[in-house]
Amino acid sequence: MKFPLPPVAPERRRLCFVVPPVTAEDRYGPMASAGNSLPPHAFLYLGAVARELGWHVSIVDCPALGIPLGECAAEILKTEPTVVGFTVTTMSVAKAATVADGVRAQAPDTILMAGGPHITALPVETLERLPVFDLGCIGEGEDVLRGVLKHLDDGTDPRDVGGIVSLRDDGAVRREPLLPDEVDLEALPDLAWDLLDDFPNRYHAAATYLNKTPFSDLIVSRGCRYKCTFCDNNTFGRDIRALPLGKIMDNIDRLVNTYGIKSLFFTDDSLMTIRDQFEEMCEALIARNYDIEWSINARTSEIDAEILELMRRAGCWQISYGVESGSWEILKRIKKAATPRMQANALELTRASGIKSNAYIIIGFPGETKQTLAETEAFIRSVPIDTLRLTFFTPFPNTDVTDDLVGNGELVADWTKLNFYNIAYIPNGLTRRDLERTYRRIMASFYLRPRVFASFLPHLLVPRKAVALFRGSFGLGKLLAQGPGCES
Ligand code: B12
Repeated sequence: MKFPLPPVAPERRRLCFVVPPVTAEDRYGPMASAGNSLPPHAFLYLGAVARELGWHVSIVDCPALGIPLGECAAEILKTEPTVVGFTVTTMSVAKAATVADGVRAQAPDTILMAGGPHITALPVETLERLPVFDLGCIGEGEDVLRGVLKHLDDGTDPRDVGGIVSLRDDGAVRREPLLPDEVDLEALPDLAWDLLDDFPNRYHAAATYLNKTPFSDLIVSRGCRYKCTFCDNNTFGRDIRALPLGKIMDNIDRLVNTYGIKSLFFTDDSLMTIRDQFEEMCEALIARNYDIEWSINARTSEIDAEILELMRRAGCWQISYGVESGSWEILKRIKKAATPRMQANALELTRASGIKSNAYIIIGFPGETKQTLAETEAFIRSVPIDTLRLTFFTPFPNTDVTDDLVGNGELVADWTKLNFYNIAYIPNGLTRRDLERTYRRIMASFYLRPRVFASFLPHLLVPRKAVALFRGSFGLGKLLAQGPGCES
């Protein structure tokens, strides 16, 4: 694209946001039927911001709308966009580029932009490999997008905006320094759910989430102060901040009263870390007495009997814990800042409180051995968890674990396979077969354990939960028959 362009006329201020067409199979392999489909929060925030600037906004959420790769460009072009903005993870960036190529072929003047975790982690390399994107947004997008749209309105060069990576006229890819300030969450407009087609009906929870419908997730904070080496926290970094309580409650209010949401999942990385604000939110939920139940992602280190009691009174029915491993050696190595004992204690307290526990556990970290895997298996058997999400260690670009990879194992997957469910790294001393077998054994022994199996039976009496359970069982059956991974 030859920048600067003439100022964009008001009637041409049309922006189309795109979630690339990754399928449930791309994301979960044989367990596709057990997976979730959640609304793209990036566009709920960015769409609201673009609208404030007078741009017409559409969202083409290809996975939610079931649009296959070959039809995406045509769907996007129906919105007559001047700018197309893709959100990309490492596994979806190649498909996004294919769709962008299709748009470029039919409408060469369209400005093609990408943002999201992958561009943020590898801005220059990604644009060098995939030069179809005119502009890439590094990090938080609201202020960068404001800058880009204003430059387009004025006919000045959007490549000069802070936080932009772009192909320059000399053929080199250049990144501008980041904008000096974090996005002011207090000044953000409300999330634009109205931009999603048929929200919330096109979205659903994973099978490990057996609760009411309609369902939605909600993200009201940014950042995480912990230093887990394997986590991609490039976008929001280590400062945690949340929307002010009033805005959080306004958003919940709209979800409940406008969209009829009955079940809510706070998918924030670590909302409970900001304990005072979190407690205020719980108190406000109690005061409003909504007919909803909610769940949340949390760290076991944040749990005590007092907070569990407050959460239960506020409507919390499930906590998803980042347990990661049952091996103290591994927990130290990944800087989890938690011991197996602490984790077990939190899970026991949760059971005692009447709230369900979902545990996120990962196998195959650098340094993992048959001994540490056995410790994780023993840990899972010994603690009271209700559901388990088991994944493989996945070496995302530009994470702190990168230094620990070399010499300690073998990278075996390309960008498109980095989805937590493929084996992307094999630690020294273990084989792919060891990891696959351990995965299958843990899943079978957990979900087929009589106590766990029996705990699911009452759900069969509630039709919508029975459907989720069927989807989950089907996924589990396929996994046990085929083994994990999208290539199997
Ligand atoms: C909720 C969530 C999901 C949801 C919804 C994702 C979505 N499309 O919004 C669901 C469950 C669908 C999901 C799926 C997956 N996820 Co996810 N997910 C998250 C989580 C917890 C929050 C994302 C979020 O919505 N944040 C709030 C919004 C506002 O932030 P944001 O999306 O980053 O957007 C901001 C900027 O990135 C930027 N931006 C983003 N897109 C664009 C586009 C343009 C044009 C511009 C200008 C700016 C811009 O501006 C936004 C506003 O500031 C993050 C962890 C995290 N803290 O980021 C992981 C995370 C993004 N997921 C991750 C992964 C790996 C996956 C899956 C592969 C898992 C799987 N097997 O299913 C898939 C990939 C799906 C896909 N489409 O590619 C990784 C990505 C790592 C990487 N480098 O690829 C993360 C970072 C988790 C982690 N720490 O490892 N995920």
